[in-house]
Amino acid sequence: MRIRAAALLACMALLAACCDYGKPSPPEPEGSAEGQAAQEGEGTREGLAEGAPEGAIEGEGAAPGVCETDCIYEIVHSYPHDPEAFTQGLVFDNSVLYEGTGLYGHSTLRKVDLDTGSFFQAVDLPANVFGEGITLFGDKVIQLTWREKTGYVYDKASFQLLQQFAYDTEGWGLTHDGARLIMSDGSSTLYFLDPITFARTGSLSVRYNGRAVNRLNELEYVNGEILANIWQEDRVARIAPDTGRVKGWINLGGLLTAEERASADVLNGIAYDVQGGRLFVTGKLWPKLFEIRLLPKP
Ligand SMILES: [Ca+2]
Repeated sequence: MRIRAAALLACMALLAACCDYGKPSPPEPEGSAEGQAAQEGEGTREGLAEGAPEGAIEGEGAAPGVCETDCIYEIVHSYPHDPEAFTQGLVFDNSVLYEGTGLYGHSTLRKVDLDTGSFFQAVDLPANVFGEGITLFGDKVIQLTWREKTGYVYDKASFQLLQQFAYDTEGWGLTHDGARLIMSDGSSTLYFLDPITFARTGSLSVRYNGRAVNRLNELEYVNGEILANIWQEDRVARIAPDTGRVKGWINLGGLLTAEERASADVLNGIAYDVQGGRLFVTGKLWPKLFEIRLLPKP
C-alpha cells in the first residue's frame, strides 16, 4: 500500500530527475529511422524547432537534480491495447483507464481494464462525429471532436451524456490543470477553457527557443507541466504552462517493434496515474500500452 503523499513526492522527483531540459531529440534524416516509416507519412518537420544550441535553456525552470542531457525511457510494464482503438484521448484515474477513440463511425468513449486492454463500459459517438481528446474534470468526462467543433460532457460513472458545447477550432488533445481545461488543435497554440462554461479564457503559444512547435496533439498535465505528443513524431514536448516554453523533449522512439509498427498508426496517448506515479503511453491502433520510466541519457 502506497502512501499518497510519498508517492506523489517520489513521482515528482522521478520526473524532475529524468527529463531532458537540454535539447530536443536529434533530427533524424528522412527515412533513416528504422521502424518509424509507418508513422512518418508525408509529414514535414516544418515549423518544428530543432537544432537549438545545447544548454540554451539550461536550468530555466528546472527542478533540483534535473537531468541535463537527452532523456531515454525504459519500459516498466507492457500491457495489451485494443489494436482497433484509434486512440485520441487517454486518462488514468482510480485504477481505470479512460480512452477516447476516433474515426467516423468508430468513435467511442470507454473505460478500459489496464491489465487486459479490454473495455468494460463504452458509449458510441454519432457516426458523423470524429472523437478526439478526453479529460476528467470532477465527476465528468469531457470529450472533444475533430472538425465538428462540438465537445461532449458525460457523467463519469454512467457515461450519460449531460451536455454539449461549442468551440471554434478543431479539437485534438485535452487535459486540465485543476482549474482550466487545456486544449490543442494541431497548431502550436494551446487554449484554456473554463471547465464549467467552456468559454475560452486564454491561449498559449508553444515555442522552443523562439520557434513555434506545431502539431501539438494528445495532452497530459503532469506535475506542473503540460506534456504534448507531437503528431507523426515519437516525441513529447514538456511545456511550461505559464510561458508556453518547451522545457525539453522526451524521445519515445522504439516502443514498438518494426513488426508491430507495420499495422499501427502514430504515437498518441499519454496518461498519468497520480496516485501511483505511473506514466502510460500508447498510440493509434497500437497493440500495446506501456508504462514507462524516464531516465537521463547515459
Ligand atoms: Ca491524456
